[in-house]
Amino acid sequence: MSGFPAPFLEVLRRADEVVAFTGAGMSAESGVPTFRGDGGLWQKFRPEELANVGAFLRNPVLVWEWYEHRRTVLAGVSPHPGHRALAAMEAIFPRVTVVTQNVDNLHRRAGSTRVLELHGNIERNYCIRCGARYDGADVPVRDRVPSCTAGAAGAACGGLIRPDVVWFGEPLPEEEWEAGVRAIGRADLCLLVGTSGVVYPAASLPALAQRQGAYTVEINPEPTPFTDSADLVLRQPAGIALPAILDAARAARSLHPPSPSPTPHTP
Ligand code: BV8
Ligand code: ZN
Repeated sequence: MSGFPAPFLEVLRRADEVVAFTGAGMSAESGVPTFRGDGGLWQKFRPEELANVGAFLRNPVLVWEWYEHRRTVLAGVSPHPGHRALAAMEAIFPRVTVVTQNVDNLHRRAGSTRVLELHGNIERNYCIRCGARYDGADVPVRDRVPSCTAGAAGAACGGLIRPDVVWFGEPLPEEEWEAGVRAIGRADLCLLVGTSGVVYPAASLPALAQRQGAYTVEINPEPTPFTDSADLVLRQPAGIALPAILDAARAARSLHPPSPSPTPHTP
């Protein structure tokens, strides 16, 4: 028996649209440090020092090498059972959308196919002068500074290359943001996984889910600003809670398959 409350099992049985809103805690069990936890990325540096364009222009080597360090950490980690459970939910529910603040690409590597990266992706980079893209490891660096080599030989651009992530004070990518708001607006079930809920505008999405009537589940070992209003709180790590939810959904939908929804999904 799953141990989950009956109202949640009923939601698992009937839900068409599932959204997982994830933060850095989603990747913690893969060995990726969170931002604000013990040993978190922000412990050594404050966000203002690194994750903003001013810091990058003032000290491109420090900021660039911080991202290179994070890419090195990511090259050595893999998605954990929680990432894989979210990907496996796509075979159970008509539509599963991952709306993530994470830039680590672990949801896609686990097999999730609808992933909206609100804060960009650390594996992508671009030149701030000409926009040339440099994805993966092949970023030209000269004297420890990432410098653009686009353009004719001998007349290379030379612009600074930056990670394609959203820094503080920068707007979120419009397409991902709009798609995330739409997905949350349609959600029957919204899983709030591993986020401290302090970074806006992303942190405004759980309240939107609750306002429009989604059943919200907080999955986090610690309380957050969403705790009091969530329909269900699982004080567990993502790698434990998500596989358990996957199993409960499989059981709920095979025992009592939902009646076919009358109206076809709007694209
Ligand atoms: C913008 C990418 C406007 C880069 C990141 C005052 C009030 C409100 C807002 C503001 C304000 N002052 C300034 C702002 C705006 C600012 C903001 O929100 N600041 C905060 C700090 C107050 N926001 C912005 O600047 C945004 N842009 O507003 O632009 C604009 C509009 C138009 C035109 C021009 C400008 C941009 C914000 C994006 C910043 N970029 N990351 C990079 O990664 O390097 S933020 C960074 O924080 C990550 O994306 C991260 O995901 C995000 C949020 O953190 P969390 O994911 O929640 O991670 P955290 O460590 O905090 O928490 C981890 C949680 O996991 C914990 O709860 C822990 O208990 C839990 N956990 C741990 N282990 C597990 C677990 N859970 C489950 N399982 C486990 N095993
Ligand atoms: Zn360039």
